[in-house]
Amino acid sequence: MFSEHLRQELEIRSYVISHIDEAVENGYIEIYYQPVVRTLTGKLAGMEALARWRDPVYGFLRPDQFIPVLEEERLIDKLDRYVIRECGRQLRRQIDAHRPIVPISFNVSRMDFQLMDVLSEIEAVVRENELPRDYLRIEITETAMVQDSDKILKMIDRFRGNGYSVWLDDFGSGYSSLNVLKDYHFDELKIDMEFLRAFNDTSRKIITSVVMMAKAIGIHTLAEGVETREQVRFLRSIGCEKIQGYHYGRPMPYDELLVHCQERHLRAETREEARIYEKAGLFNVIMASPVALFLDDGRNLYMAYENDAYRKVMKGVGISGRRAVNWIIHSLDDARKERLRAYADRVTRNRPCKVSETFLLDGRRLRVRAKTLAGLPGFHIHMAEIVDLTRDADSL
Ligand code: G
Ligand code: G
Ligand code: MN
Repeated sequence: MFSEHLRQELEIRSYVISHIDEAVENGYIEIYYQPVVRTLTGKLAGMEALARWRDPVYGFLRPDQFIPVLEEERLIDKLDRYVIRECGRQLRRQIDAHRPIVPISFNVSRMDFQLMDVLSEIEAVVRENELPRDYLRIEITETAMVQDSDKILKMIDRFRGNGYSVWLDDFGSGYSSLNVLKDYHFDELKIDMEFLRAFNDTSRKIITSVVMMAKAIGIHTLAEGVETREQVRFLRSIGCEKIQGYHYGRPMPYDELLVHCQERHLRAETREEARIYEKAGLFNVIMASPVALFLDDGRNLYMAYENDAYRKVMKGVGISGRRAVNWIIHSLDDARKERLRAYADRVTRNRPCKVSETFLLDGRRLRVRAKTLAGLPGFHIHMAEIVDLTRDADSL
């Protein structure tokens, strides 16, 4: 049994080596796309391109049956060139169809840097399809950093210098994670799903620290391999910006993904939204003081996030949860609504300084200090700290 299995593995291996050209030319390689969701909004923020091989002889080949082989045999550039081209074409089709667009990220292997000029390849795809550069994101796996580190360091700088965002994939799976972060500048960290396999107190603390550290050094965060609602809730609570995993959808063909997003009410965020959320996303919400994030479209305020401490203060005044806060904001009488509006406008004008205001709520005095984290005319994100002054007076 074992040797039969081994024999077949070897057979597939040599088949892959001798048929990669054919597979690319004849379209046996298919690109699947997995949705990436922004935790703060629940909107579609991107997708990852993942290669699949549907073979006429062997049927469906798993990536681990062909990617390591292609890497070892120095043939991986054949696949990755094709994947990059397909991503570009897919984006062009979306633009032509006037469909909403989110960026696509694709995987680059360490070996690719030896086998091709990855940047020229991407530039050609961007030029041919007339794409904005920020529609394509580059994922480099952590283990790629171990060898040829000088060369890869230069490449990353070139990518970034040319306007491409570079992500560190599989963070935490290798051996040199922290060193990698010290020596290279990445735009986003993809936290490896292995961290989430054991979803316990220790792993939660590790993930919390990783997210805090990333924000402290100005790197965005994405958690992959997210499968449960509980994991989503946790990642949102610590301010992890994006989530990818079976919970929101498996990798699937593009057209299927469109249908999937429709069924799941996953709407694509706009580029302007993305820009604003990215900026606000670096704000650290894990702190002892009570903070909340408010979305402001110039008319209405909406609480999108509250940390534990904030929730506690609100509970103290008999308001439990974000939904209740949003309901109260929504049902304010005109005079109070106007006052809140005036306050929000003052916060926006005084950016980036904090602006204080005291509100009376059911006989209690709440002091709010807020500042605008990011925004464009007509849409801003504010962070607000809150103190229950009544309680302070009571306890004296
Ligand atoms: O879906 P998942 O099983 O797709 O992918 C398995 C592994 O293969 C992952 O580590 C992923 O990064 C890698 N991978 C998937 N698609 C590609 C690709 O197009 N190019 C490269 N280099 N790696 C890929
Ligand atoms: O490029 P990277 O090594 O990050 O590849 C992502 C891999 O993780 C792919 O093989 C993809 O199919 C897989 N994957 C994506 N989401 C989930 C998930 O929620 N659970 C598990 N077990 N695997 C996932
Ligand atoms: Mn990846």
